[in-house]
Amino acid sequence: MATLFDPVTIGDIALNNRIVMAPLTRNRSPGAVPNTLNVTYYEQRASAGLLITEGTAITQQGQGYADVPGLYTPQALEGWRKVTDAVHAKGGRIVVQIWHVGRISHNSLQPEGAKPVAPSAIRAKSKTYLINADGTGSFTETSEPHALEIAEIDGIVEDYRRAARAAIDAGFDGIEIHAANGYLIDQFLRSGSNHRSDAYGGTLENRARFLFQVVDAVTQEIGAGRVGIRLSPVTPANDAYDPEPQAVFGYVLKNLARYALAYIHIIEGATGGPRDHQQGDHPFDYPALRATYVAAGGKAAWMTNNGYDKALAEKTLRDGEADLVAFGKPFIANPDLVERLERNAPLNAPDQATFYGGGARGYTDYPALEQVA
Ligand code: 8OZ
Repeated sequence: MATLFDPVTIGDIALNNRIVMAPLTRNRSPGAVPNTLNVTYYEQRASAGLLITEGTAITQQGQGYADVPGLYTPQALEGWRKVTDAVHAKGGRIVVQIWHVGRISHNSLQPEGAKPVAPSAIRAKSKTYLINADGTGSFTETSEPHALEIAEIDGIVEDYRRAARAAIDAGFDGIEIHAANGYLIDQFLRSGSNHRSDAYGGTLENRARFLFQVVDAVTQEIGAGRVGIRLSPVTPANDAYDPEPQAVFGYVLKNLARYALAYIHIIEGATGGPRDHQQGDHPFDYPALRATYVAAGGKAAWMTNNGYDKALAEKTLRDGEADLVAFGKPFIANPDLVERLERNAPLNAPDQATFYGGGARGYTDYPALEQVA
């Protein structure tokens, strides 16, 4: 029976343990370029079986928040190379979460102040994070998006492909496609944000078309064994809504089984909130979702996330409901989370006020156990 501390190989990536650091937006890469502070942060957490970076924009158009990193300039790739080298020197593994925010953006972040892009011209009831001229941060309403023309969509798929190649060139062990939390791919999937009547709207097949174009492109480019995907079937994050999530995500998982992916990453419930959050008439059936995937021949590792502690994570592995568990906030506050869980040591509490933006405080200054002792 596997424990959290046992190694596992997922696709082409060999992990030292089954404890994953979830992707966490921290807004500490001005100019979209990873810097030495970011290197220290990831290096401190390299004992995780797998580090998933914060959401990393594939293009400036894919940017939705101040000071999040990108993968689209030579400077950013040089910055990421220092991160991947540092993590590998500590024996860790790291994938980059590739991200296009779609409508969750603001004109001021877009190339030439353009409108953000989306499946339909429907503004999200959601906020984005900007940094003011005086350096203080503020949450601001998202801007009204422009509905993508069919002719624009292939170019964005190519942006994902190029980002996947750039990630491997920068030394990452793989990529995670961010298809969760109400961003561009999720906007296509759900009927709340997709009102199209062309080949990208209406039926499940059409709403999932963009997702599968992206999966095709990145798996062709770097090999499916270096690709994971993150989904959040019922999250209300960023105004994501669909009344029939079981049907939508059942369709997605059934078709993802065609690819020999490294992992499937499922956020259970409301991202960062209640695990039992529901959309539509029924509680979401996660075991049924996995059963659909397995019945279709899917073999990727199954990663779960949201509000786990050690006891729930161990039970989930024991019951065979997951192969890996991703922890978010506990990794913000505990660089040595793996060691603390193994020794049943107390955890540092995260400081919400320093999650987004700022410097070393609340980022690289959480003590490890031996610093406490
Ligand atoms: C929190 C703040 C900003 C962005 C996500 C990338 O929800 C995010 C995010 C989270 O996936």
